[in-house]
Amino acid sequence: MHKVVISGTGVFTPDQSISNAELVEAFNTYATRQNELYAGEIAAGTRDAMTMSNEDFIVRASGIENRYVLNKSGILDPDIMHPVLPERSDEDLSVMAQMAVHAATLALKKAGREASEIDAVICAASNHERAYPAIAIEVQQALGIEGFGFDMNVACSSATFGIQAAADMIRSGSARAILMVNPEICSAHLEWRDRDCHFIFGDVCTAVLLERDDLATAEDRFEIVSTRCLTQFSNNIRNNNGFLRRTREGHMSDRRDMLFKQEGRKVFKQVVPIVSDLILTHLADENIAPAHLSRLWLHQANKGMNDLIGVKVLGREPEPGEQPNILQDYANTSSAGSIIAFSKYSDDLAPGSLGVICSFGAGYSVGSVIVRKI
Ligand code: CO8
Repeated sequence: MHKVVISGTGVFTPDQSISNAELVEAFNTYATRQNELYAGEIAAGTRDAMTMSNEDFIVRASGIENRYVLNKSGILDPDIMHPVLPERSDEDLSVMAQMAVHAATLALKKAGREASEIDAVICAASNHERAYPAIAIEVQQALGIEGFGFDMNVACSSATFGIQAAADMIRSGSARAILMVNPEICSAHLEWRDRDCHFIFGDVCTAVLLERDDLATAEDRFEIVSTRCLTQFSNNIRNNNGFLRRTREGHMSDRRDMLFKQEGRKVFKQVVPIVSDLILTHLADENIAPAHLSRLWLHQANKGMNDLIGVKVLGREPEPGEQPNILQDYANTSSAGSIIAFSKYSDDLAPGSLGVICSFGAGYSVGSVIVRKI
């Protein structure tokens, strides 16, 4: 079995962003117009009035202050309320592949690798913009990578599951180096007209280069000590959109269940113990005491969730910097969140330092990756 390392990471951040103030203003304008439009029904008690959103609630409930998006104008236009992206021909690079190529190029540069030295691409994300051909194969072609590529989807846990899949292939010898990319266009499967969730998500793409340690040349690299994945079925985070949609009567109309939906409170309560138990069991099985961890790079869904998981895993309040959050700037970027945190807050660690990359979300799904700085 070969030792596997993460030798490079990259983050593509869109150049457009939306603050909570801008988001709330757009939502409240939309809600006010809806209430005016349906004033009669609301007065007759046959329809509920829409309630206004509010910046203080968003920061208090989630910790999110800002999000990056591929298209700001459509989302903030009260007559549109979703991103507007120009259609591309089949010959043009798809949006997800373009984001992935950008992040992958940064990861390759960090690792000191050429695309020609990579054997495979995994595109792990919570939604893919088409059914086939796989986005990963398009990325493979765009970068000039020989070998193979495939897409996978484990919602917010896609990246950690992708790391496990890549690490297992490298360990056992079916590939020497694998690019794992996470293009997340969450803005396109979010209902921006629903105040319960309109603030939660943003767009981004992360890339992780995994390779055999004996072939790696990067000075700064992290050994994959061990990976662990867990899934447990739940309907509390769900998106019913799918290829059977047009086969069912009425399903082509504007339906709320064809976008992201969740029972946020239940998710919060149920997922925190599953995540902390998985990390603690994983560490115990590897004979690593939580006190020996230098850093936790957690999924970026909710600051309160991360604070609780940090306390449960470390047995004390995390010190500043021990559990870096990026969600205040990026919001929830699904599978990319923990990788953004890892990418931005890992270079300073001393050789031998141990940390855990952990993501969690729909499924439910949880992935834990223990890494050691070489
Ligand atoms: N402004 C003002 N008030 C609001 C707003 C708002 N925007 N939204 C809700 N409220 C109100 C509610 O109506 C409620 O009022 P009342 O008490 O009168 O009923 C009150 O505020 C409290 O509402 P909640 O109970 O919903 O608020 P919470 O404190 O629970 O916070 C959160 C809501 C932030 C959603 C929180 O529950 C949370 O973060 N939960 C965890 C969610 C999570 O981790 N989800 C993971 C999903 S990500 C994933 O798996 C990937 C999916 C694929 C990506 C999808 C891309 C789109």
